[in-house]
Amino acid sequence: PLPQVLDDPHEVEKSGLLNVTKIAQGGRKLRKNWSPSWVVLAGNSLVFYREPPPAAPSSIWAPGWEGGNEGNSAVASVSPDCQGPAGSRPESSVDLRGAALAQGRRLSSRRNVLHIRTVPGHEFLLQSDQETELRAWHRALRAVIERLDRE
Ligand code: I3S
Repeated sequence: PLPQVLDDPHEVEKSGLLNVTKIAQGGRKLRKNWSPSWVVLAGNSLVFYREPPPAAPSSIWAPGWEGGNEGNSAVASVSPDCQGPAGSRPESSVDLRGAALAQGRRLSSRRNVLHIRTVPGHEFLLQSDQETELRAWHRALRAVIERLDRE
């Protein structure tokens, strides 16, 4: 059977394409390596996939993404309201319980950057060229982290 990553699609708070880099692992600083990632916020977790789900309407992807290994940077112009690819394996995921969320502008020259630090000391930067999109992620992540703080 295929691995069931998301049992309940209603738990998906937000998903979309963001530029992501991990900057620390267990408190140890890492060298940045920005890459586009399909990010799903669901339940207690932020889950990273290498590829967007096949169900995502292809028209939302910028030219160059589809079949895209040609070095075009992939930028979604719209965030589709769909979850991670059922059955596809996430590249990584983090538990947001107790996580700290902040603007990442001091940590990158890029615009619209969020910084997440988890309790075990894993740190990520999330970035979108679309300010409204990054703001929406900020709100969604803050809401989930605040909910987890109250639990
Ligand atoms: O914060 P840093 O270390 O200046 O980040 C930049 C570097 O990681 C750079 O790569 P190398 O110096 O490892 O070759 C990346 O290409 C940049 O994208 C990083 O900075 P930004 O400002 O894009 O996060």
